[in-house]
Amino acid sequence: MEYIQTVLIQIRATMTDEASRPQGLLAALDEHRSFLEQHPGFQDMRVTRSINAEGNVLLVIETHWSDDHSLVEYETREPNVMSIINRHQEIIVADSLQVLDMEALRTAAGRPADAAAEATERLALPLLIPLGILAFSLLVIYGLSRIYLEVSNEVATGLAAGIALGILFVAWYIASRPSVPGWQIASIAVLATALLAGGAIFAVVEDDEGEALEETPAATASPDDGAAADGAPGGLAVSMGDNFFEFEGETGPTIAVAAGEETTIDLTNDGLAIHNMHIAGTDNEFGVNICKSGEEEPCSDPDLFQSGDTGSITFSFDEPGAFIFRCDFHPAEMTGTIEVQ
Ligand SMILES: [Cu+2]
Repeated sequence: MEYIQTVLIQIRATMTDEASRPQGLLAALDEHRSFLEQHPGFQDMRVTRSINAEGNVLLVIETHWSDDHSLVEYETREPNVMSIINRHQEIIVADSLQVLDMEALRTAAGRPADAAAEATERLALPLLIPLGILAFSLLVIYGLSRIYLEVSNEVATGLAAGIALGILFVAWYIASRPSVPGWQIASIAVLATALLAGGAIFAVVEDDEGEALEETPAATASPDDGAAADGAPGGLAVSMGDNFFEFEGETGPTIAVAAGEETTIDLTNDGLAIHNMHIAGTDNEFGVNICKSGEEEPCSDPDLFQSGDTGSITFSFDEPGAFIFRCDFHPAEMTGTIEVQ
């Protein structure tokens, strides 16, 4: 069992500096602690103050004792906390002194289960905190990349700017306050995690829905070796801008090609964003979200154009018809049609 003498006093608002001076009350209490450490039965001494910035300051001085005899003996012999306070009467609010002798109902030693809990806590926290930070970082990287890939360039730019402003605001908020309660930090963390996770799940679901709509497996746009000989000698040149295809001055163009002939279109990325060109299969559906050259559906080579890159796309359709193509990175806005005649 532990016995505690709790002394409460109020320091006058104008005297808080006085209390902190080298010869002041707080220094005297520190000195007293070294004295108490020689005292039989002494366990601990704690000095706490209220955190109000203005007005009188409440000071609480606790001395902890292993048994009540030690506490009683301490109280009857000077120096003790009371005698020290008496020497600093001038800084103390009149009649603010209270002395309470208390006994601890529960202590770490009194509850063996607590020791185990404490050990778990000591072991778990150093592990959990870095793991939590790591998990959060991974969520940021994964979630944001999914979200950015799903939205258009302009939205992604706006989103990134918004997130940066949000981080700045939270940092400013925390930095500008003397202390931020734990629940506020926890709320910020929970909110950020929820937004990220929600956004990532939304992006993934959007993606899957896109795939579900395009679930019909694409038939081969059969490479027709017999007709591979010449193609279009003049060369079809298509420019990729942000975010559109341009062919002979037309954006979102319709490009006429001959049925049964292998056609090559030369591609240049004249924009700043990444692009590619992906032509639907013979069912006029996109079987994959992001095509790879060499796969069934005609895909540009390289399959990802950085700004300034050049490349080409080669394909042939045996039957006449109109087949849509798109940029997989901007599928909503960056499209066109291949008209097979
Ligand atoms: Cu694009």
